[in-house]
Amino acid sequence: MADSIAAAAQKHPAPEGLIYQYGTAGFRTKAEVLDSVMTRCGLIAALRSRALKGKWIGVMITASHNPPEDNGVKLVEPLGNMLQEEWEVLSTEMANKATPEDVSKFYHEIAARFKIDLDAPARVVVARDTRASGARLLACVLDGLKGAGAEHKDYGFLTTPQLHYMVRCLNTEGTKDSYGTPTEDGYYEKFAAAFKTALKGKKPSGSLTVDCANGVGGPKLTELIKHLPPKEEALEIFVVNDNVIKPEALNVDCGADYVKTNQRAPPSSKVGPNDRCCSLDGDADRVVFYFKDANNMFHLLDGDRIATLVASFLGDLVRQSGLSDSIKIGVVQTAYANGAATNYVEQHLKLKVDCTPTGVKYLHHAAEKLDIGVYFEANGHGTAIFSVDTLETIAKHEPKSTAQKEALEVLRACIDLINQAVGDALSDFMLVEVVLAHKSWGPQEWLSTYNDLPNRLLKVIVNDRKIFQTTDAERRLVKPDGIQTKIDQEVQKVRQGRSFARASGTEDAVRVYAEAATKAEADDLARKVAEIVKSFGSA
Ligand code: G16
Repeated sequence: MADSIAAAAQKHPAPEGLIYQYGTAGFRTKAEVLDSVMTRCGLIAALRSRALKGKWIGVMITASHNPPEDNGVKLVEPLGNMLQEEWEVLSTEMANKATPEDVSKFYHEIAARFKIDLDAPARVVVARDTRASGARLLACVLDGLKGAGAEHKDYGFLTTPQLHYMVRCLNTEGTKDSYGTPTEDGYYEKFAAAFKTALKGKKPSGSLTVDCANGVGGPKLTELIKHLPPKEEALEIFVVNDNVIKPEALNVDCGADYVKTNQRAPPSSKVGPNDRCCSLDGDADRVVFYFKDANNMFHLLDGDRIATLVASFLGDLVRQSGLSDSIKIGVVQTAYANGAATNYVEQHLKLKVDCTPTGVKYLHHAAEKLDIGVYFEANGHGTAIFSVDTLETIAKHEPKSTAQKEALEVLRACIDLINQAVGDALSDFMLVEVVLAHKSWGPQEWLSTYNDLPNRLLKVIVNDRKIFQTTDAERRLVKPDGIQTKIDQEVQKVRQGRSFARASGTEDAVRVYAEAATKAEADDLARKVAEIVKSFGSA
C-alpha cells in the first residue's frame, strides 16, 4: 500500500533552511512558508486524536495580532485547552523533518512511542480567521488529515475562542458536562442568554464601541448582537473596524495590540468623552477597554484592569452568596502586569497573585489550581475558570436569604457567560459590561480604583532572539552573560523602576517592558534597556 503520510508531506515540501518552532501560541510566521507546517499539523492533530481515543482535536488557522502577511496554526485539546507541552515538542520536531520519508517515519515513531492504534478513529475540527492566506493553508491541513485518514469538520471562519468552544462542545455532547451546542448559533445563544441573565435587568450606561481589528471578530460580533437583548433593554453596541473584505487592513492602525502597545485609540476612532470603547485582536481572543476623558486624555483599561474588576466582582458575589468560607479566589498574571495592579490585588482585594511566563497556556494551568482562578495578561488575554468542586459547591448551595439568592443567580449566570474553554474577547467584554452595570460604574470609576505606574513596551529586532533566555517567570535574563547586570543598573537609577526583556514567541523580536514613577522615567528606562538588548543582540 502506498504511504499516504509521505504522499501528503510530498505535496507540501518543507522549504530549505528554515527552522520552525511551536511558540507562545502555535506556529506563527510569514504565511508563504507555512504550507508544509500546516500539513504536518494535520498529521499531528490526527495522532493526538487517536491517542485520546477519537476525541475531537481543534486546528485553528490564525496569526491573531500579527500583520496581515503572517499566518499560523494552533492545536486545541479536547476540553478547549491549549495543546499539551509534550505534543508541542512533537509538533516542532515534525515541522522540521526534512523529507516526506522522514515525516512518515516520525509519524509512525510517535504512534509506537505512545502506543497509538493507527486504526482508531481520528476526529479533527478546523476553522480559520479572515487572512487571505487562510484558504490555501486550510487545504494544506486537509491534505494532512486526509493522509492520516482523519474525519474532519470544517467550520469555515470562526474566532479562535469559538473554535475552542466547538471542540469542547463536541467532546462533551450528550454527557452531564455538556458545554453547549456545537454550532455558531449554539455559541451565540448560550452567551447571549447568560449575558441577559447576568444583567438581571440592570442596563449598562451609555454605549460600547467595539473595534474589531478588521478581523473575524467583526462579522461574528454582528451575529452575536442579533441574539442579544434589544439596545433599549440592555447594551447599545457600535461595531467599528469590521472590514474583512480587505484582508490587508487586518490589525493595521486598530485592534487590541495597537491600542495596548501605542497607548492610544485607533486613529479612526470618533467617540466622544467618557464613551466606553474596546478593541479586539485579529482572532478575537483578547480585548482591552479605553476611553477619552473630558480633556481628551486617553485612558487604557487593559487586561490587568479587567482582572481586578472581575476578581473583585466575583469576590463580592461569592461573599454575598454566603460562600466565602468554601471558595477562594486567586489572580494569575505575567511579568507584564503593572506593579500597581499587583499591589491592588494583594493589598486591597487581599487576594493571592501568581506570576507565570507569557502564554495563555501557563496562566490557565496556574489558574486551574485555584477554586476560582482569574487570569489575564496585560495585553487583554484571559478569563476566569472555576474548579470542578467549586462548580459543584455553587450549583448545590442553598441561599439563606433573598440577597443571597440574588447574588447566587448572578454568580451562576457569570459562570455561563465566561468562556471556560479559553479567554474570549466577546464573552469577556460582555462580562465587563455586566460588572459595570451592577456597580453602576462608568469607565472613570473603573479607572479610579488604582493608578497605573507609567509604563512602556518596546520591540527590538535582533539577529537571533533565541539567545535571550529568561528565568523567574521571564522577569530576569540568564543569557547572554552579563546582560541582566546591565539592566539592573539602569533599573536602579529610576524611582519605582522595573524592567525586563524577553524573546517574543509570536514575532521575530525581543520585547522590552519598563515601568517607573513617571512617564519620562518609564520611557527612558525602556529605551536604555532596549539599547542594551540591541548591543547584546547584534554581537
Ligand atoms: C499570543 C499568546 C498570548 C501572548 C501573545 C504575545 O497571543 O496567546 O498568551 O501574550 O501571543 O506573545 P509573545 O510576547 O510571546 O509574542 P495572540 O493574541 O497573538 O494569539
